[in-house]
Amino acid sequence: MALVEVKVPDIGDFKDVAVIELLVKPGDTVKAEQSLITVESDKASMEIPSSHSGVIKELKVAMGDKVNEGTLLAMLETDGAAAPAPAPAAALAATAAAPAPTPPAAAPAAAAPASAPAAGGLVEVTVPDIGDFAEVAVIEVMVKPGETIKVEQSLITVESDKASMEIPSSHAGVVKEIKVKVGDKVSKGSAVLVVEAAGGAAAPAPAPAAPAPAAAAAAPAPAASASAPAPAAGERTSPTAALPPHEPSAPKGALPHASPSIRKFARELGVPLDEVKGSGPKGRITQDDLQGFVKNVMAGAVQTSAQKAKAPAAAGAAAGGAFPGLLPWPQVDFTKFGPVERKDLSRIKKISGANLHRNWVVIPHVTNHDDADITELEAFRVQLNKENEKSGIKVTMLAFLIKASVAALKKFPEFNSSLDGEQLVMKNYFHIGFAADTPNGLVVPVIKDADKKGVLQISQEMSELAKKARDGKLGPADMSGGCFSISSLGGIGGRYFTPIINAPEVSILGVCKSSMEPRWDGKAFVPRLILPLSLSWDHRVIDGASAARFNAYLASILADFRRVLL
Ligand code: CAO
Repeated sequence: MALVEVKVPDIGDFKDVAVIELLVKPGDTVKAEQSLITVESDKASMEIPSSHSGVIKELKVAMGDKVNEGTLLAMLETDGAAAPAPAPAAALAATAAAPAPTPPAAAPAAAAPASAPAAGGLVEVTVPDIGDFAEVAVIEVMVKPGETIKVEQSLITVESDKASMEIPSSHAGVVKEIKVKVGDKVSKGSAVLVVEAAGGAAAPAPAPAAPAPAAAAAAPAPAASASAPAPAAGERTSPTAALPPHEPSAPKGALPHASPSIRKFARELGVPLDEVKGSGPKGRITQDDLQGFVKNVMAGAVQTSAQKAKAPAAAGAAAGGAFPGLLPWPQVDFTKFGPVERKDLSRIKKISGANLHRNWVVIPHVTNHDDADITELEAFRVQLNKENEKSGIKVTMLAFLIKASVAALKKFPEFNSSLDGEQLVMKNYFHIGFAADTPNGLVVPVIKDADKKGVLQISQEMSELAKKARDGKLGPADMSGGCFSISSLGGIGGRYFTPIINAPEVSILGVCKSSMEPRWDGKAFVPRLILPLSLSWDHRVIDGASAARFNAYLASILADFRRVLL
C-alpha cells in the first residue's frame, strides 16, 4: 500500500480552469486513466484522468475550485508498494493529451490556413490543425446553407472519447454548401463547408481562429428559454406553461450542456440528452441528472418526446408503467362510421397538450367555485371607460381581477409559490398570467410586476399582449415567470369550469360570464351582478380551507375594491 498524489497533468494553455464536476468520491476505486474531475474554461470542458489505479482516500479539490497543471487533485492508495506507476507527469500528460482539446494557444500556431479558395468567391473551409484529434466524429452541425456566418463562428462540434471541440470558420460569408453531417469522421484538412466569402471575393482569412476547444460547455442548455411552452386549450379549459425536470420543449439544436463522457453515456443508453434538465453549474447535466431521468422514464413518471410521438396506444401502454392496468388508447377506424379528414395539431397545441396532460395527471387538483358580487365594480368600470374614451384604453373586468388577485396572493402567500421537491419556493414578486385565445391555440402572456401597476396600465399591457398573442408574436419572455394565472371566459359565456394549473404555479383562477341574479339583502331579493369564480389549487401545497378563504377574500375585494387598501 502506498499513498500517491494525483495531480493535474499538462493541460496545455488551460489555466485557472474551474472544476465543474467531481466524478469520484473518497472510497471509490479508480483505474489509471479513469476520469476524476471535469474542468471547464469559457469554451471547453475536459476530463482529468487519474495517473494511478487505487482507492481515493481524499479529494483535494471541490466544485468551483480553479486548477492548473500540477494542482493536487486527490490522495490515492495504490496497492503497489512504492507507487510504481508511470512517472506521473508523463503518464498524465499522455493520458490527457489524447483526449484533451488542443490548448487554445497551441492551436492557432499550428493551424494552417483552414481554407482553400474554390471557384469564384467561394472558399472551402476545412478543419484546421486540431492537435491530436484525428478521425473525430461530428456530433453537431451548427450552421445551415444560406446562413451568413462570421469569422471564428463555430461551425461544427467534434467529439473524441473525452473531449469535444467546436470548429470555427476561417471566413465570413454565406454558407453555400455543407460538406459534413452528424456522424462523419473528420481530421485536419477535412472539408467542412463552402462559403461565399463576404464581398464576393475569397477574402483571405485572418489568422485562422483557434479551434475553440470547446464543447457542450459553450452551449449551456438554455433552460430559461423554456420557450414558455405555450399553453393551449385542452379538453378541459386551462392554460399551462411549465418546465419540469424533463424538458421536451427545450429548443432543439442547442447542444446539451454536458461533459463528453456524459453525452457518450447518454448515447449508449439512448437518452435524448436535450430533454434532461441539468442541475450542475450553468445547467450542466450531471451523471445524477442522467440517472434520475432514466429512472423517471422507467417508472413511467415522464415520457420522452419520442415516446409521446408514438401511437396513442403506445402512450397508453407507457402510462401503464405508472398506472398499472390502464387500458391502451382506443384504436378506432372512424371511416367505418362516416367520412373524416385528418388535421395536424398546431405547434402550440402539441406543446401545450403535453404540458396540460402532465399537469392534470401529476397535480392533485381541487377546484372551489364561488361567486363575487361585482355590481358596484362593473358600474365603476363602465364609468371609467366613459371617462377614458379618448385615451383608447379599454378597461375590462380582467384587469380588476388581476389587481384583486395580487391582493389575495399577498394575503395568502402559499398561493404565490412553487413546489420544488420538499421545499416551497415563495415568491416576492407578482407576475400574473392570463389565458388568451388565439387562432392557433391558447397562450398565457404574463403581466410582470402587476402589484406595481395600476388598472389602466394593466389594461393597456393586456391589450398589447393579447394582440401580440393573436399575431403569433409573443416571445418566451412574454410568457415566462408567471406566479398565478387567470383564465377568463367572461367575454364568451359559461358558469363554472375546472382550469388546469399552469405548473409550476400552484393555483389558477377561472372566471366566467357575469349575470344579473336575485340576491337576498335581508329584506328583499335585489338584482346583483354576479361573477362566477373557479379556483383550482394544488392540494400538495394548499388546503381546502385556505382555498375557500382565498376565494372569499377575492370576492370581498371585487365587491368593494377599497378593501385592497386595508
Ligand atoms: N362577464 C361579462 N362580460 C365580460 C366578462 C365577464 N366576466 N369579461 C369580459 N366581458 C366582456 C367585456 O367587457 C367585453 O364586453 P364589450 O365588448 O361589451 O366591451 C367582452 O366581454 C369581450 O371582452 P374581451 O374578451 O375582449 O376582454 P377581456 O379582457 O375579458 O379578455 C382576453 C381578454 C385576451 C383574455 C380574451 O380576449 C380571451 O382570449 N379570452 C379567452 C380566454 C380563454 O380561452 N380561456 C380559457 C382558457 S382554458 O382553455
